[in-house]
Amino acid sequence: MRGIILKGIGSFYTVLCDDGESYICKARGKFRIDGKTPLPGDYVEFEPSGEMEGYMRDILPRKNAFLRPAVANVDQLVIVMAASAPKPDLLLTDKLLLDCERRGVSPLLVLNKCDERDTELVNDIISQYQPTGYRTIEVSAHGGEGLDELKRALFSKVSCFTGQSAVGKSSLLNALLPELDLPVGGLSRKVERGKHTTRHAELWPVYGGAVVDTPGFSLLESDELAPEELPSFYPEMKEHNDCYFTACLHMSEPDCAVKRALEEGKISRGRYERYCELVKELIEKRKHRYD
Ligand SMILES: Nc1nc2c(ncn2[C@@H]2O[C@H](COP(=O)(O)OP(=O)(O)OP(=O)(O)O)[C@@H](O)[C@H]2O)c(=O)[nH]1
Ligand SMILES: [Mg+2]
Ligand SMILES: [Zn+2]
Repeated sequence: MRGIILKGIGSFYTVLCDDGESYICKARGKFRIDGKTPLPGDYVEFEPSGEMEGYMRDILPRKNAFLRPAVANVDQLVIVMAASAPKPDLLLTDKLLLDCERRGVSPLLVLNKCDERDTELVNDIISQYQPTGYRTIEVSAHGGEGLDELKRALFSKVSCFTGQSAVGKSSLLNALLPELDLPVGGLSRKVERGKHTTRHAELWPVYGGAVVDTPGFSLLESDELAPEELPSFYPEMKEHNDCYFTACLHMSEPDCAVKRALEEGKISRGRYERYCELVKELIEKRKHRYD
């Protein structure tokens, strides 16, 4: 039989079968030998054994996998920001968008807390991401605004909610699906953040797909990336690619199409400046690679 792993505790996994039933499956020792660890989101083959139980036989090929928290086959990253407080950290947003591009995951930008919308802040964020073509939706977990649109964007996809702490990821999921009853915190939970709380990803099957709540800025991966690769992960830069140099980093090179687009206001200056920061960061990292 086939199914998708919703969660794992020790070597026991909850597998939702195609027939709609859940089975508790044990991963056989063979997985350890093959170096394969089943993850939530994995499609697996299992052999039923007794009442709603089974043995996992194989993990089907993965589309992608994230490590913190561990989850496989993600279709969509829902990047939640607050339209009020906490102040959005757009460098982190850009890094998450970069991960999406690299892993073939579609991003969805969500501005929550629109019931207390800081109009200037919201307009600024929208104008910064408009040239990227990424979809942005404005919502309010408390007021209900935009929740239907958000719901529609989740249909038949595995969507992971990520974003700074206290932006309202869990609140949004609770607003859409009250039965989840996820813990919701306050802005003053910073003290708790130092504590190492292990949290495992869990898929909640819904809307013909599934949603995953994650704490804080999870799913941000920091594996090696060559600075030269960076421009190809910025959709608005790819659009302006007739630079003099084919391997243009769009920084100090002459006759640069991206710089021209920037002057013409076709690319956001804020996002461009954060891009430059990232390029410099990656160059530094490369310098110290063998330290
Ligand atoms: N005004 C307003 N406050 C909200 C809204 N959504 C969430 N909040 C508040 O924001 C705070 C944080 O909400 P959470 O849902 O715990 O935020 P989170 O993103 O899940 O936070 P972490 O789990 O720490 O990453 C809580 O006090 C919520 O009541 C909203 O739409 N409007
Ligand atoms: Mg939360
Ligand atoms: Zn260029």
